[in-house]
Amino acid sequence: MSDELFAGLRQAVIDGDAPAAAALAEQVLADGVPPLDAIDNGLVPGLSYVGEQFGLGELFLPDMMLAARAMQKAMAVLEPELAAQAAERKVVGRVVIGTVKGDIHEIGKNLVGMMLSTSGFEVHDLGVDVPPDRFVEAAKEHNADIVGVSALLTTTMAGQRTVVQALEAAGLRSRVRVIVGGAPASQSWAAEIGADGYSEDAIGAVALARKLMGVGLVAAG
Ligand code: B12
Repeated sequence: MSDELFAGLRQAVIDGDAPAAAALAEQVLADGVPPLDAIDNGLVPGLSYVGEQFGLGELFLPDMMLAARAMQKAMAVLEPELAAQAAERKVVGRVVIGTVKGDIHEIGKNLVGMMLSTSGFEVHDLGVDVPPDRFVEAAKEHNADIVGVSALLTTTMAGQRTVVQALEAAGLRSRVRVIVGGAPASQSWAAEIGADGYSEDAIGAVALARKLMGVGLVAAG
């Protein structure tokens, strides 16, 4: 039953039990369960719970670190299957993505990058703690259509505005679209900083990127 698997994955993340998370992810593949369902219904809810409990002071930084590691181990098992679905798609557009300077949260950004890639985008992931100039250089280097900027902290979200400004200063803004995401971001924040769009999750990010490229919602075959 997928529901049991999802509950197990959620609990493995909450417990910070990386071996259990990886083993359950293997089970997901063996049972033919879509990896994205396992991520959305098992792994992400587990991590969200840990985040909430951390916010309430019930869990601590080491718990959050262990939970993140368990999630990443499971993702590493699921990723090749997600990537396989992307094989032989024609390129819809080129995306440069990264997490802003001062911020090391990467799980959501990685998921967005992975989903864009499985949906036919050529994705260049700059990693975490990325200075604005690096976004600009990479946008030039890869002739990016879209720059995706992730921020998970209220203290680092201003970095998304800095990236928009840096692209403007470099004269790239007219041909590069900017999309933003991460827990503190919102549609109104995107509008305020002059970004071209916001999405609250990876599926929405794909729809947004496709819309900005002027292609329909159904993935090109
Ligand atoms: C895991 C985690 C960590 C891990 C990160 C590990 C890693 N390798 O990524 C570790 C333990 C390192 C960590 C550290 C810290 N964290 Co932390 N962390 C989290 C946690 C629990 C989960 C984040 C996550 O991965 N979620 C799962 C993914 C799938 O979701 P997501 O990131 O939101 O991404 C989705 C969307 O946002 C969107 N998206 C994301 N990026 C983008 C980009 C684009 C372009 C688009 C379109 C969409 C998009 O799509 C994604 C997929 O659906 C959150 C809690 C939470 N609810 O967010 C706290 C949280 C973000 N952390 C928090 C804090 C305070 C910290 C620390 C400051 C703690 C400390 N005292 O040191 C440090 C900061 C370190 C730093 N300088 O960055 C706070 C932030 C509070 C605030 N308002 O600023 C939170 C909210 C916890 C809390 N409730 O207090 N953290």
